Amino acid sequence: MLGGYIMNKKGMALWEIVIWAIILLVVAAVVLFIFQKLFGSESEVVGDEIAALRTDTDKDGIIDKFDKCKDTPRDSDVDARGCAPGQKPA
Ligand SMILES: [Ca+2]
Repeated sequence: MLGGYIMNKKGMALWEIVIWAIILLVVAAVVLFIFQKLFGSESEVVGDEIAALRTDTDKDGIIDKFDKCKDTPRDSDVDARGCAPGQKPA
């Protein structure tokens, strides 16, 4: 009577397999979304911190986080604060 359906060996119709596959994909997407909401923001914060630790805007070798003189002229000798001679720490 259901002559139009293609059945596999376990007797599931093709449309049932497709529906279950869609349900599984939706559940997987929801689980991934929840995990990203729970843990994604933390990894973004850590990523931002790592990026901040690498940033040296004036290229004087002192990262911005510790650089007290952020606009040191290029190729200047700098002290541990990132300031060239005569430059006032901000
Ligand atoms: Ca500097």
